[in-house]
Amino acid sequence: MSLARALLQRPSALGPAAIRFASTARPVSLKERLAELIPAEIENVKATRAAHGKKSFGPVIVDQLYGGMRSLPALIWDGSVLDAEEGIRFRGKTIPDIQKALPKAPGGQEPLPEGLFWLLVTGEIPTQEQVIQLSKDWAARAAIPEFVEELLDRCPPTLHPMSQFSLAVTALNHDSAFAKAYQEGVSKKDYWGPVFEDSMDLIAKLPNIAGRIYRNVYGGGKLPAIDASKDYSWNLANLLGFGENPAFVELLRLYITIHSDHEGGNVSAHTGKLVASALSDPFLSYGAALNGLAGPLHGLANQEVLLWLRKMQAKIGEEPTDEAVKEYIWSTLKSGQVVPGYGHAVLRKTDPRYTAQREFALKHLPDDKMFKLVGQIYNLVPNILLEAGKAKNPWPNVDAHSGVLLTHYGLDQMQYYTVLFGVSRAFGVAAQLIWDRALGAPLERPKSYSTAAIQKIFKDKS
Ligand code: CMX
Repeated sequence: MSLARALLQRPSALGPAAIRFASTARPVSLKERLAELIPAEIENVKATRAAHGKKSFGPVIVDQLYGGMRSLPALIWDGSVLDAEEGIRFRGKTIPDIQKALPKAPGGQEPLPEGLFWLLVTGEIPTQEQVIQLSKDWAARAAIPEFVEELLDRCPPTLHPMSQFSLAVTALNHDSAFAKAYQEGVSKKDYWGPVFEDSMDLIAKLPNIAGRIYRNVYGGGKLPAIDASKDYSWNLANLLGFGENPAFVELLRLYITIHSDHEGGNVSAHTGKLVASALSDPFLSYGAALNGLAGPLHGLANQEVLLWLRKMQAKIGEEPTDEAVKEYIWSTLKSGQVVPGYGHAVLRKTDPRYTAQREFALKHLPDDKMFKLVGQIYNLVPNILLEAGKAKNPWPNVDAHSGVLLTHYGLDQMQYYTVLFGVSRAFGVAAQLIWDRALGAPLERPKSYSTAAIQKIFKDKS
């Protein structure tokens, strides 16, 4: 049984943390709660393996080896599970569920990503006080070393923001608590403690890195200081120069929440887990994950969508007819390119992350011209992809929408968009890395085959 399911089956998932808060002055911290949960989960995994460890998931076919391992059951990932028809559930909860259940900022309507991280790590909905405590903890950890600031300041503005992001995150390994503890001979059963500290530091430092890259590349003056009385998303927005825009701050809260985790098999999540399985610390692991996120078939697609939309507008106007848009979509396909923001390796329906962003747009920017164009494209692309006959999923994914929202508020530097995705995805990857070390996950080492070996194996059997 997964941790999520075990927790969902408890009479009161909120019990211990909430009760402790009622009886003491300070809420139970995330690390304290985690320490309480780990022993039971170790037993839970042991029991699961004892009961089911030798059971088969069914055959593996050769096409899966050549076909990017689609659908191959290969990983344990507890934070979220992706259903092809329904979309993502974070610890059993859909996006509308978490929009309702997670704590909000005063006057805000969108969930605070702090709450989502708590949920990903523990399977529980935190109290408002626990979320505030997390905001404060991250604010206290937010400063980045001077040499990392200098490293970023020396990058040419022509270096893609994702490359800058990845190198800065990798360099944080200089102060890794886990790397230090490992050198000092920490016992395997205690790995999770320093990995937790590194993961918290990683998440906490991302706004300062992202903000510095943004200001270095696009101008905008000196970075403001982190305000410990504000939440994570407000601080990130402020570092980007949008702290005074409450709607943008709300957008970031939603954005970071919904981009955080998409089960374990996607390129960024899996890369993070794989690299960490060699006991590389969370900074090295997440730096690697970011390099995967920077690919156009994955996280860079949000940049590609905007580029594509802009090119379309330049060619056929800001408010084109359906006929002109159809022709443009076909010309993209006929020139051998993908329609960015559409299709998915797992999903077979409209991505609920797309829907959540569309609902935000309907509430905050219903008359935005580019939003209307995105809606128009949504009515046209799926039929064209179906007619073209290749894509297994003709529906939009998360990246089809995000850039339009950011552009509306003035963040129109599309090469920067994947950095925001990268800030968010750290939440999901970090949560899993903590659990991987708590549960003693081993080095990943799947088996590879050569084409000659495949031919030899099946020659005798055909
Ligand atoms: N436009 C054109 N062709 C597409 C397509 C799209 N949006 N989506 C899939 N196809 C094509 C594939 O390129 C593939 O063609 P070949 O047989 O010539 O190789 C064929 O349809 C079958 O692909 P699939 O099984 O449906 O999709 P995959 O699992 O191989 O790939 C994905 C998934 C996301 C890479 C693909 O749909 C795509 O390239 N989409 C556009 C890029 C994009 O939006 N990526 C972001 C995904 C979300 C994220 O990770 O952030």
